[in-house]
Amino acid sequence: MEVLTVEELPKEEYYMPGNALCAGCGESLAMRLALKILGWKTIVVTVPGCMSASLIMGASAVPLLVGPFASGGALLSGIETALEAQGITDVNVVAFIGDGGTADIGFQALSAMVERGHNVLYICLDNEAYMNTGGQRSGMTPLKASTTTTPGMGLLKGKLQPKKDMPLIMAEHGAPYVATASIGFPLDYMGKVKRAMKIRGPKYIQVLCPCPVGWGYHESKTVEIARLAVACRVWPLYEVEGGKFTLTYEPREPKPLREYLRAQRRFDHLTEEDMAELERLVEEKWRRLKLRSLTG
Ligand SMILES: Cc1ncc(C[n+]2csc(CCOP(=O)(O)OP(=O)(O)O)c2C)c(N)n1
Repeated sequence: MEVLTVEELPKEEYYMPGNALCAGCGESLAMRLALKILGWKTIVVTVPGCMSASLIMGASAVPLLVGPFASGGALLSGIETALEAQGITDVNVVAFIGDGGTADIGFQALSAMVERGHNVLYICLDNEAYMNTGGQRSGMTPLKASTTTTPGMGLLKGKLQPKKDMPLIMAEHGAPYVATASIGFPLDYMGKVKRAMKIRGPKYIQVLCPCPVGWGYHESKTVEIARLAVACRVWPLYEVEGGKFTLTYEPREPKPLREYLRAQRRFDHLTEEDMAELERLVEEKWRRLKLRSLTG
């Protein structure tokens, strides 16, 4: 685990202000913080999504490649292989891709890239839906959340399936470094980016990026919501390095999940029973992760 302090943080910025993303966008903060650590010797890869919309309009101060939606892992693989063929070893090759582009349409390319063992970093900007095209559900939308394709009203009452557990799926691929992060815990997140860049092979970090438009809360509350997700343990922070699982933050007094759910319009339709079920699932998963952290 890499411990960072505020004093050590670089002053330089490589993600430019005044871009096309919404006020309070969690993804833009995730991008900005990671690029501070990665520095100028970085090639950024992305695919269609909110992030590509801002990057195409000039938000990136480092070289950028935007490719087809399903191709993130393949783009990373190609760039890394081309650099290696030229003997260039000091350039970071890093993807910033949404949860839809990661867990659904880009899954095959990502899985194959990890299996081949490319020396790259893949950062999944997880806002839990296809936000750039109007907030449709993705494989990483949580159970019962309302989206434009899983409305909270009518018969459906939100998403019927649970969130796909991409970080653990990546860990089971044998990636040498996998971590979860939240923009509400910037030093933990940036420390994980720093740690990842010291490790050879495919690295995967999934950072929770609340979205005021899709989740339904005021744009000033993005960081607060990102902190609450960790505080109530619905989004545990951990890393898996060389197969060893470590919880990087354990809330001393966890907040009630209801505080998190009630703060967002996408959970407005939940009944007492729904909330109790989600609480039970969060509790169960935490117990499993805690056990894993004790047994390595
Ligand atoms: C093959 C293909 N299908 C659909 C689209 C339309 N499309 C562009 S961005 C996007 C949503 C991206 O969602 P996600 O990956 O979760 O990123 P976010 O916008 O939430 O950051 C979609 C469906 C596309 N560009 N290409």
